[in-house]
Amino acid sequence: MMLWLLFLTLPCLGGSMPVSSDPSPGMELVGIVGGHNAPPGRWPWQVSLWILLGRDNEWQFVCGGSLIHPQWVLTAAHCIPGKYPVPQHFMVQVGQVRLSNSNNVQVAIVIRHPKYNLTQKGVGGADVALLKLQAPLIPSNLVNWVTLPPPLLTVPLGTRCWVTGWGRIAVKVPLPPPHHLQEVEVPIVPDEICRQQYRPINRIIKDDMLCAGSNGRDSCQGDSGGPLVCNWRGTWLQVGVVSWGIDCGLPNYPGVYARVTSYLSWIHHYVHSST
Ligand code: 4AZ
Repeated sequence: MMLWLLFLTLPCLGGSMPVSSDPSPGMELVGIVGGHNAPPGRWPWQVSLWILLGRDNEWQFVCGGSLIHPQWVLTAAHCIPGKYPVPQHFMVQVGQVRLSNSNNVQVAIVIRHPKYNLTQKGVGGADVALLKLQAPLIPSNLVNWVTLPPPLLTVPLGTRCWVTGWGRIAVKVPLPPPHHLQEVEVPIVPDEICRQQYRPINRIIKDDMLCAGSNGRDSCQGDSGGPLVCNWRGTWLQVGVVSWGIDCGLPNYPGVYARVTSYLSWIHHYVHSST
């Protein structure tokens, strides 16, 4: 749903500094929401997704994503517009903290989850998609894949989890140039609490969704498709895919993520272990 909003504001990405909004007291406008610049190589699986769009056929940044294998990217289904996506209209940027569309890698296959509903977008669930790259990538300090969680993993409360991306730093405030990748630590919100928070506005938090975030710490438009990772016993595991939310950084509406453990068998149907 927010994809179109993003397109409308994309001209701002390369343009002037954003106008100020109303950050919470003590919050600096330096984030994803509430985040800061990510050191190069800290999140080597982070990618940006570019789509050839519009009458002028220009490459536009639309979403984040993650390398889960030398040749496969996990992203959100709502990042892929249209009924019959054309792989040649997608490109992926790897191994860089500054958003750019030079030296990007080509996409060979685009697969949205069959249960994803094009009209409902993220709120309908199954907001996951896979992109197969034209050639496998060579791992380096800056390019590597993230580990998927074991099927029965439930992240214990208090686990340190982070979300990363080039999305907005507040509602309607694009990340200013030089568009440096942002990172923010977000708390996992227990399912029951998240359900209660979204209940009054009739949004259902489905079993295949996971909530994370707190006042002033969140993902936002443009971070969609990107990874939510948690450090579990010394390994970074991708537990979520940025999917939807009500605005960004609000205390009573945490960010909603596609729950990766719900889609492991679907992922493994296409992506086979690289080791
Ligand atoms: C979006 O529209 C979006 N605060 C992504 C994440 C969040 C809200 C909206 C979470 O892409």
